[in-house]
Parts: sequence; structure tokens; C-alpha cells
Amino acid sequence: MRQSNTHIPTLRDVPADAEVRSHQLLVRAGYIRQSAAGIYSFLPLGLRVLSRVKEIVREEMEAAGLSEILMPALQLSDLWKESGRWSVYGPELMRLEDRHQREFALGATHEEMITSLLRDEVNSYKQLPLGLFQIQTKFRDEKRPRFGLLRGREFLMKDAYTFHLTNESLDEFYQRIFTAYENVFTRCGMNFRAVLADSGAMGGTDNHEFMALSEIGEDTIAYSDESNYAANIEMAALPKLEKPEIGEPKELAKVETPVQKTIADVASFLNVTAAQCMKSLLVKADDELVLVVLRGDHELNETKLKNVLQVEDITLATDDEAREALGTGHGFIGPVGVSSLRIIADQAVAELDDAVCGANEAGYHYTGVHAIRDIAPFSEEHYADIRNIQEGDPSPDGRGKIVFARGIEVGHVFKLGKKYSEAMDATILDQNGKSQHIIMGSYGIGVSRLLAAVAEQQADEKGLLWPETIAPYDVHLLVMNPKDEEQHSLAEKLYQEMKETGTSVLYDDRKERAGVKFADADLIGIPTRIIVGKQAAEGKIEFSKGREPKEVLTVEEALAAVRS
Ligand code: 9G3
Repeated sequence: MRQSNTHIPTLRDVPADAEVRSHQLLVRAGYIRQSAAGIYSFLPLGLRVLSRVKEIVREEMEAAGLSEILMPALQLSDLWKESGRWSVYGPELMRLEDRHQREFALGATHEEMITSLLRDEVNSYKQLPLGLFQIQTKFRDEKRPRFGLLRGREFLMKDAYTFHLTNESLDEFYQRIFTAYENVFTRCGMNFRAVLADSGAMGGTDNHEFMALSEIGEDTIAYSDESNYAANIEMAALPKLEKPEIGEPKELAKVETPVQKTIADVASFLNVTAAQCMKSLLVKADDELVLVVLRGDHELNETKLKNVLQVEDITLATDDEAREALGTGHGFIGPVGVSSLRIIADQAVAELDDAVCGANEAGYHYTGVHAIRDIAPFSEEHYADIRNIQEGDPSPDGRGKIVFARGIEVGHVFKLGKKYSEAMDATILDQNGKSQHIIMGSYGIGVSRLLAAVAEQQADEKGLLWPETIAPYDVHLLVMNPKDEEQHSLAEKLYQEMKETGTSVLYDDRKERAGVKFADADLIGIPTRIIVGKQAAEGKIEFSKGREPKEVLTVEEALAAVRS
């Protein structure tokens, strides 16, 4: 492609609203343009990279035994009402009406759609297992779209769905797709980890997220420094406390702690550590007030608490609700002597035998608190794993210590079970002629997000830098002075020869100064570069890969290097 004929509007200036490097560079290098918050156009270079990522995803999905389909983005609300999710999702699910006032959703995902597509025509176990996938535009009205393609409101997703008679069949297919995902991210040159994840509202059993390691990632990964244990912090469990180590009880005393509210204030005032304090949080779990107690140096893990309490929503109670329920505001609440509310404590609290906690009276705390004596006997009903794992904690698999990293979720694979087939009555006859609900799996890759995640990992201050496998072109050919006959004819000859050998070439034939061409080439980030300049007369060109220094090669050497 000649750069004088295509559309690559590079920018010198950094776009004001672009906070992260990949977003800045994808805009500056003329790959994408924003049309509205979280909504982008792909310009020629952006689309070529996207197409190469799609091709890798398609190859690996087909190699794993799935067939490609394409489902509509417009989904009848009836489907979402059957599954019950029409009312579960709020403004994030984009909805519209057609000319007959029929309600539709703009597809955020396609579990309902695929289940309704198959339930009438898949009715025998002989048709299973079956795996279908699509690469299709999804719509999710994110509250805070940001970081360019990393969190958009209209984005490209590969979503796949598998259908099974048995859980063994699901496990086998899940493993095949898991491997296909590892191949996709490896081929795209991504530094990633597969981590244990929480299935959230999706139900089902174990599932994994694929995380691109990145400091700007929104997710925190907890991984072991010795084994291959890795989990989303939402999911990372602590070893279960079987038998709390408890010392002799001390005398419970109420002490005045004027205006000490935070754990740090109270700890320093009473000259104890945060680990000797109890952090009490009054929360609304769905609509029930629950008193949650953690050790002062631990953080609440809301996902774990939701799973323990079996609720959908957890919000912190207001100060007024705390005053109403416990007689004082948040800074002085505590579990001692509370019988009107359900109390759930993190299991580490059970080992506190000489602790400090709020006295449910403004300006006062208790010291000498003994959890088992003063809160509740040690039982699963009162003590559970509800805290975030922390760096340095023992790895749940017993090997090594936990280290944190930040990641960008680029893939998620779920064992869904029968959640959708039961809700939408998708059944098959098994080998005994008995009707069974179909067992399902669902598997997603954020294709446009993947492009941005690779850019985020590989780019440097000079510009983007694509792995060969997904670069928009195989070679970036620059001619320094198109008006110089020697340079022009050599560049044209190279361009034609490379095209004839099936090498895709972006040819910067513009009548621009060398500096402009180099700056643009650095922004665009095609890894292999050939520069036709002053040495053209001697049949020599400059050749470079990535950010490595250029080397002078003969034309034949350069063509050989490109072919390799
Ligand atoms: C919605 C909206 C947002 C959503 C969903 C539904 C996330 C939703 C989870 C999934 C599960 C899997 C198939 C591919 C792999 C992931 N955000 N999820 O279901 F209506 Cl607005 O998408 N779907």
C-alpha cells in the first residue's frame, strides 16, 4: 500500500483525554478515531491489526473443534425475560424499541440468543458435544468508558458456547478451549496469566480469566512466587482456619478514646497494632443489615462476602443506619454485646484474644476483647474467609508466598452448567431416551481490547511496536528522497518484488522530509523497516527490526532477511 494513497492521519500532539500510552499512540499513529465516549472507528492500520488478531482467534477456535456462526446484535427482550436477565441488568444493557414498539436489547453477550437458536434443533445426545463461536460487535453502556479500546461501549468480542450431555464432556472441551486461548495470546505476543476467577452473576462452577499483565490493569492478580497458583484477588482464597490458636482471655475494659475513629488512630492512641484491632463494617446485604468484622490490617473482599451471604448486592450502611442499629456512627461500632444483628467475621478474627474494637458508644472502645468469648463461638456460621488475600500471605496451594500483579482481563472462560438451558428449557434425549437439560460452557475473548492490551505492553515512548504476527504490514518501506531517480527506482523495484513474493508492504512514497517519515514510522510500529536513501546508487539499503540499530544491507540480503 502506498502511503500517499491511504489514510494514516498521524498526530504530533498527545490527545488530551487519552490517559494511557496505548490509547495515546493508537490515536496519534492514526489507527483509531473516537466518535463518542467508548465508541471508535478503526482506520486502515487499526483494521488490519484487528483483522490479523481475528484470524488468529478464528484459527485457534476452529483447531479446537468449534464452528463459526454470526448472530444478530438486535435481541428480542423476550429472550432476556425468559432467562430473567432483562431485569437483572440495569442501564449497562442498551435497549431500544422498533417501529412496532417491540423491545430489543443491543447484544452485550449471547447466552440467551444461542440457547434459543439451538433448543428447537438440538434434541439428541448424538448431536453433542457441539461448539459454536462468533466474532461480533457487543454493546455495553459502561458507566466510565476509558483507556480507549480497553473499556469501550461498542467493542469486538469472540464469544463461544459449547453444549454437552455430561460434565466430563464439558471439562474436556473446556480444557481444549483453555489451550486454544493460551495459543491465541502467545501468538499475539502477549505476556499473560490464566487466573482462577469468580463466576459472579454467571453462576456455574470453576472458571478462569486470562489477564494481560499491565500496571494499568484494573484487576489485581494474586500469584504464588513458587508454584503456578494464580487467582483474581476477588477469588483468591485463604487456607481454611481449622483450629484457631486462642490465648487466655483478658479482662474486657471500656476505655475512652476521644475522637479516635480510624483503625490507625485508635491503634496509635492505645499503643497497639492494627492487627490487634477489629474493623467493624455495617453493611446492607441485599436488604438485611449485617455486621461484618475483620482484623484491622485486613480488607473486606465483597465477592467472597456475597458468596458467603448468598446475596446479590453489598453496600455500606449510612452513618444514620449505624446510629439507628448500634447507637453510634461508623467510627465506634463493634460486635461486643450485639445480638440484634447477624455478625459475620473473617476467620482471622477468631484468633484475636486480646483485641480492641468499638464499644457502640461515641468516644469509647473495648480493650481485652476475646473473639470466641465476646463475639461468638468458632463456627462456619460466624467465621468465614471474607478478606482479600495480601502480599506475603501463604499461597492457598501451600507452596510459596503471594505476590500481586495488575492485569487487563482479555479472556474469560466459564463452565455455565444448566443455568440457561433450565431457564429456557433447552433439553435433549439421552442414550436412555430420558430428557436432560443441556450442559453449557461460554468463552469470551475481548478482540478489540486484546489489540490495545498488546499495544500497551509492547509500545515505548517512541511509538507502537507490533509483534510480527499482528503488525498491520510485514514491512515498512521508506524512500528518503522520491525525487532522486536512483532512490525512487530502487524503492519501486523493492516494492514490486516484495509484493510479488506475498510480503505485505506499507510504502512511504510521500514527498515528506525524512524526519517526518521516521517519526511516523516510529509511531506506526511496523517491526521490519527498509530505508532507501543515499546508498541506493551502490545498491545498498538500511534495514532494521524493532528498535534495534539499522544495518546496511545489499538489496538481495534485505529481501532474504524479509523472507526469513
Ligand atoms: C449484560 C451486560 C454486561 C455483561 C453481561 C450481560 C458481562 C454478561 C458476563 C459474560 C459472560 C460470558 C459470553 C462470552 C464470555 C463471557 N457483562 N457478562 O453476561 F447484559 Cl450489559 O459476558 N459471555
